[in-house]
This record gives sequence, C-alpha cells and structure tokens, in this order.
Amino acid sequence: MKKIIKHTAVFFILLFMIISCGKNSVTKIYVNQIGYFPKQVKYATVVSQADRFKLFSITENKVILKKKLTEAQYWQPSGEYVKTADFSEIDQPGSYKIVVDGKDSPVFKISADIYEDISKAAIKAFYYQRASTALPQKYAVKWARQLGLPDTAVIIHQSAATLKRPAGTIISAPGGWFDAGDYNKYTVNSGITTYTLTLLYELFPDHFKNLFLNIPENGNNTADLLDEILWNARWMMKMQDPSDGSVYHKLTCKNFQGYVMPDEVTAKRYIVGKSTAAALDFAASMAHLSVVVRKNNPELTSFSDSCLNMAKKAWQWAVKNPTVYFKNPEDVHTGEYADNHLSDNFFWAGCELYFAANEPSYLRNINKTNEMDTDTLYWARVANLGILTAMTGDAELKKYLLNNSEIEKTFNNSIEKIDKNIKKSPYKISLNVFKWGSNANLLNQTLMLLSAYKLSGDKKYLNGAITNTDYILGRNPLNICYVTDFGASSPQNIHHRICEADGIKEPIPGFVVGGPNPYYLQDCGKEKYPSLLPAKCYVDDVCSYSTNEIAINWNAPLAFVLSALNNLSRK
Ligand code: 9MR
Ligand code: 9MR
Repeated sequence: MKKIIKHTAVFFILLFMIISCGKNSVTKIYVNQIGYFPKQVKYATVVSQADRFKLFSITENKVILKKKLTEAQYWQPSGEYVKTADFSEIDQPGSYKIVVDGKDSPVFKISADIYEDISKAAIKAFYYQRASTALPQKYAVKWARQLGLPDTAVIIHQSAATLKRPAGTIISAPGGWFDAGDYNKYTVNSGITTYTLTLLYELFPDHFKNLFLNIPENGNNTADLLDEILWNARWMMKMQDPSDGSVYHKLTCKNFQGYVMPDEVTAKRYIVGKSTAAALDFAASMAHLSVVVRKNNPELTSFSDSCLNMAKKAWQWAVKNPTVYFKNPEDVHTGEYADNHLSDNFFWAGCELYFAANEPSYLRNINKTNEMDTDTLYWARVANLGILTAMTGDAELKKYLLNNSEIEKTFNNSIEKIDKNIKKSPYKISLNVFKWGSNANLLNQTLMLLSAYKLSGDKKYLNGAITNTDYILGRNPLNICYVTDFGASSPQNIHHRICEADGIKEPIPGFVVGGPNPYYLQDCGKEKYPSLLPAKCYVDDVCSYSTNEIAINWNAPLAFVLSALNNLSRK
C-alpha cells in the first residue's frame, strides 16, 4: 500500500512538473533560414503552447496566412514537444517570417533561387581546402593565403616502406585537399569525397558545364566542379605505390599541428601505412572518375585511361592483400580512418570496375549485400556508393547487374526506410541517431533520396529531401543554420586551423559543421556543452572538434544536396 501511495505521489509530482514546465516554456520557432521553394513543401517547427501560427509577408507588410499548428509530438533526441506550421500553399516569392504567440521566427525567403549562392559556396569551400598552393585574393578574397605544405618532399615512413622505397625515401605528393580542420590528407576519406562530387557532376552535367566558381581554372574548357575534383584526384594518384599498385593510407605530420597557417607548419610530412581499405576506396573512386570523364570530357581521355589503369592495379593488390588493416604506428597520432570491415569496400570497388572496364569478373561480391551494412553511408560504410553507381550507371551494363543481384531491392529498402523515418519524425527528418558527423549522415541520407527521386520521379522523395535539408539550414532544435556564413545564425568558431589562425573574424563560407552528438565531450569538457541531449549536444567553440569541425567528406554531400535541389526543385 505504502508503495502505491509513494508511486502515486511521484506520478502526480511528475505530472505537475510536466504541466508547469509546459506552461512556462517559451515559444520557439525553427525555420529553414535560407528559405523555401515555391510549389514545394514548406514547414516550420514550433515549440509552443499556442495552437495557431501566422505567416507574415515582409514584402507586403501584412499577415497572409493564419492557420492551425499540428498536434504536439515528442522528439526524443531533443527532448521537445514540437508542432508543425505547414504553409506549403504559399508560393508567392518574397521575404517572410512565422509568428506564434507574439514571437517571430528568423526572416526567410520564398524563391526559386534560394540555393543558388549556398550551393556554389558549398563547392567553393573545396578550393579553400586546397593544399600546396597559394590562394590569391582574386579567388579567395579576404581569405587569401600564402603557399604552405607543398608536399613535394615527403618522407616514406617505416610503416609504408618497401625494398624499392625504403623508410626515409623522399617522394613528391603535392595537391589534394586538407581533410578537415587539420592539415592531413587521408586516402580513405578522399575516396568517398571524390566519389560524391563525381556523382554530382555525372547526374547534372549540363548544370555544371555552365556553373562558374571563381577558381583559377575558371577559363579552361572543363567544368569548374570537375576541375576541383581533379585537384584532389591528381594528388590521390601520387598515393599509389607504382611498383605494386598498393595505396598509401595517408600523408600526414606525425602529430596534429597547433593553430597556425599552412605556411607556418614546419613539421615534416610523412607517407604513412598501406591498407586494403585505401586500395579499394582508391580503386572505386578512380574507376568512377574514369567513366564520368570519358563520357563528358573527351579532352581528358588519357587522364581517364590512367584512372582506370591505376584503379585496376589497386584492385589487384587488394585482392591479393585482403586484410591489411590500418592502425596508427606508435609515433603517429593523426586521424586514423581505420576500417576493418571491408566486404562493403570490395563490393563498391567491384561495382565501379565493372562499369569502368565492362568486365563481369569484378562482380564476385555483388551478392553479398546481406553481409554489409546498407542502413548507413559514411566513410567507413560504403556499400551504398556501389549501389548508387549500379542504380544510376550506364543503362545496358546496369541491366545485367540488376538482373543478377539484389541491388535494386536493397536500394529500394534503404530508400523506404529513410522515407519511413521521415514520416515518423516530428521534425520530418530521417536522422534519429546522432554520431560524430551527424549532419553529414543526414545529408548522405538526403543524397540517397535525391538519387531515388532522379530515378523514379516520385515526389515523396523530393519532399523528404527538402525537409531533411531544412533541418541543416535552421529548422532544428538549436535554431542554427549549420553552414558557415549563411542564414540568420551560423557557426562562427569552427574547429579549423586556417580559420583560427588567419586573423579574420568571419569563418570561410560554405562549410557544414559535423553537428550535434553526445559521444565525445572531452574535447571541450562536458561543462561546455549546453545540453547532453543528442540533437542539442553541440557547441560553437573551436575546442569542439567532435561537433564543430568541418570536413571534406561532410561538405561533399552538402554540395550534392544543395546543387541537386537547386536543379530539381525548379522543374
Ligand atoms: O584537430 C584535430 C581534429 O582535426 C581531429 O578531428 C581530432 C580527432 O582526431 O583531433 C584534433 O586534434 C586534437 C587532438 O586529437 C588532441 N589534442 C588537441 C587537438 C586539437 O587541438
Ligand atoms: O569523421 C571521423 C569520425 O567518423 C570519427 O568518429 C572521428 C574520430 O576518429 O574522426 C573523424 O574524422 C576526423 C579525422 O580522423 C581527422 N580529420 C578530421 C576528421 C573529422 O573530424
């Protein structure tokens, strides 16, 4: 009996707390701070006791819509009850804000070209990551910088040594992009990044033939996006050991550098390790590039051939050395990108080489989709890249592949899961697990949806892609646009050595930060994080490399999603 009374009391106290908290709670309105497309879905997310919202047109200086909010739904990752303001019926271009309970949202636009600037900035960001070159003011405006880290004399580390290239041998491997906030260059992460941008170019070739990014290659005949991809691909080619086709795992200093500019780094640079993952990701991304270049850029035929030859050699090495797993040697402390789960990498590279070489013998892994993790897509889980290639590749070759495998079914299942998660989610997004790089995980799911939309024309996938992207651009529990220099509120203190050291207040534009996740609080210390709830565990502080760093493999799906939406939503 006593127990029951105690339980009842606890129950009422909790109930009282919930009700009184709810009453006192301040109204919050989250919108896509960049804006919304005419003729497409438009949602704001609201935390409020109120049950109605108004849409105020700033252009016309009047309220143009009054409507009911949806019922509140609880979202566990942010610990909030949220309602949706659906104003999809408004298509008139202009500036707007949502008003609830006397409170205003950030101002946003409705316009067909909302993603024009931000989609370009997301690609231009790669130019700012270029290693081994000066960035003249003409292209880099106030973020111009001196040449640093030329990488023309890097040392073969013991872990990468062979008879022909013993430890201490000097090789040249200039160019490429800095991985992230750090100055190192990692083959595995370069592979997925290069692939993602190549797929973007492949799916929208006409869009990119006319898109100029104000980079040094601007005046040549090659699309600027492809020029940017080539900047990295030419570096990757230097990461192959020509004597046996193996691929080095990374080019790095032994330790992470302090907050200095590239030209101030004095530490030596090393070629560290070889790995099966690096060989396969190299093979896959190079084979894919070779196909896309062959198709779109006849002026680069011999480059395309080299890509394919190098991809084949890397594959052969990987087949002979299927379990060379990378681990940092004792004296090296930079990013590891360790991957000991390689069935997906074999599958991805096999698919790519099949298309590139028109040779079914590469397909020995195609029926292994059930051994792979196809629910996710990031640098260590790449099965979906092979699946995307199989779904979007050359019609004839694709027929054979799809007839002889479960690939189509697996793709459709993944897309349905993503779509279902969006429908279930009070925020209307497909992300419900928040890991390091959470924003990019959501963007990669969105990339899958957009590919599905391009293939099927089914509008629900476009809708899902739009609502997912809203979250990245401000319709999230922190009310922040996660892309630097865009939106009403955006990250100012990214974990990025250049931005920290350049003496310029504003961060370089167009970078998406990794985003909230609660798994690595020791970078800043737990007390720096305003909340430990997964979708709120983020701090705009340079110390937070687990939530506020930027990275090439995160910006690639950002560029993909924004460019694809910019193109598709107008049709
Ligand atoms: O700056 C590094 C960042 O690029 C990496 O993502 C991160 C995790 O590998 O590590 C950062 O470097 C930190 C190091 O791991 C520990 N000492 C402090 C460094 C940040 O200044
Ligand atoms: O993106 C990587 C993430 O999945 C890992 O959990 C994390 C810790 O190992 O490392 C991330 O990658 C970092 C890399 O190791 C070094 N450069 C910065 C990358 C982004 O934070």
